[in-house]
Amino acid sequence: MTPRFVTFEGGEGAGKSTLIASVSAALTSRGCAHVCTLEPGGSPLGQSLRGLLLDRTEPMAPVAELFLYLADRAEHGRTVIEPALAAGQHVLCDRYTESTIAYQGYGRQLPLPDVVTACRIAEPRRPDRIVLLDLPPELGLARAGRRGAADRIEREALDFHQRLRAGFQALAAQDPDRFLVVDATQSPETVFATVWADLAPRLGVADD
Ligand code: Z5A
Repeated sequence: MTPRFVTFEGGEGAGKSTLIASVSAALTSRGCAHVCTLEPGGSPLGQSLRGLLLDRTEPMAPVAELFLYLADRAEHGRTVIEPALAAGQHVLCDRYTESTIAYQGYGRQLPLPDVVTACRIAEPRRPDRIVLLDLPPELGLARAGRRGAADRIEREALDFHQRLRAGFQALAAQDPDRFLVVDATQSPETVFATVWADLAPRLGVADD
């Protein structure tokens, strides 16, 4: 079995955590070794960076924010993603480079070619598969809002969230072989069934 690196992307409340938990449970029940991780915050250094990025209330320079996400990714690659793949485990990662391009590039409107270049320096590798959960931002924000207090990014204006949805869609259109785009307005069960049918053969397990 070749270990695969799969990332899950989408706007706020798209259902990534819910979906990853279901994929992980399906892999575990088939005895398939894997690691679930996330950005920002998948490494010890990343935990500190996550606090800096999400818990503060005052604004941050967009370039400072960009480089904190990239620092998180570089360390996450070194300490979690690459060791897991080297040990023969699949890696399921909640957010990765495409979030940086969507949020800091399309959302914050930093120059896109520069953001992409910086991302290529920071990322340890490209994902084998990118699952994009696509839904209108109003719906995702309403789902996320039901969880309680909004963090710094969730409080951004709706046009920010609309730009980043368009950004994710543009990235998927540019790389259709790597992306699986899923309508995330569907039920969790339908979303899981669609994604599992795609991932199971790629991860070397039976789709049953
Ligand atoms: N960020 C960035 O700007 N740049 C970067 O490079 C990176 C990240 C890597 C991380 O936040 C923040 O960092 C994020 C982008 C930014 N922006 N914000 N804020 P986070 O890690 O705290 O959270 P998140 O990644 O945004 O995920 P989330 O908002 O927690 O949502 P989710 O994981 O996609 O959804 P969920 O927790 O599975 O579901 C949300 C709710 O909806 C929950 O009550 C579920 O029960 C429900 N749900 C899930 N699926 C469904 C379906 N299908 N139907 C109905 N209800 C559902």
